[in-house]
Amino acid sequence: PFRRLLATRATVLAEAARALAGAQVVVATALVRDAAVLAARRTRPPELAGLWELPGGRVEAGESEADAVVRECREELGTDVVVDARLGTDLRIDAGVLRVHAAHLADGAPGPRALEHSGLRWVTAAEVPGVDWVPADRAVVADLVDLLRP
Ligand code: DCM
Repeated sequence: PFRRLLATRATVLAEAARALAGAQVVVATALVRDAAVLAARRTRPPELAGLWELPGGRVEAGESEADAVVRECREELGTDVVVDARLGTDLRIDAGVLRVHAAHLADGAPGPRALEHSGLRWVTAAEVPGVDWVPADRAVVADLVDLLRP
């Protein structure tokens, strides 16, 4: 019991330290085109490989969330996006906090390509609930359906 108390305290302290330090923000992109959203299949880590996500990644120091969305879409999808509104609430993930931003392709930007994923697919509102999403992204399914149904 004493060791469990110590372990519990360590967890509480670790969480408090993370909150004080400012949790790492990870952005995810709900890229919408023709009433469909882009889902990307992850290749790593093993527990997430094969599952589908909204593409994104860690916000770097001195970078806005919108800048991070644009950069990640260039790196992972080879295309330029314009960021629209935040979607849903903060989602707790192991890495920190995940924030979803809706976006659309910039004028004349090429279609996205899977530069770092093992597949891409455009998903309609009807299809969104049936996708095998990574756990965090599953929490925005209802918001995605709303976003895609005008
Ligand atoms: N992540 C997530 N859902 C997303 C994007 C990222 O759950 N749509 C998680 C997976 C990783 C972390 O955020 O734990 C960092 O992402 P990445 O490994 O893609 O840089």
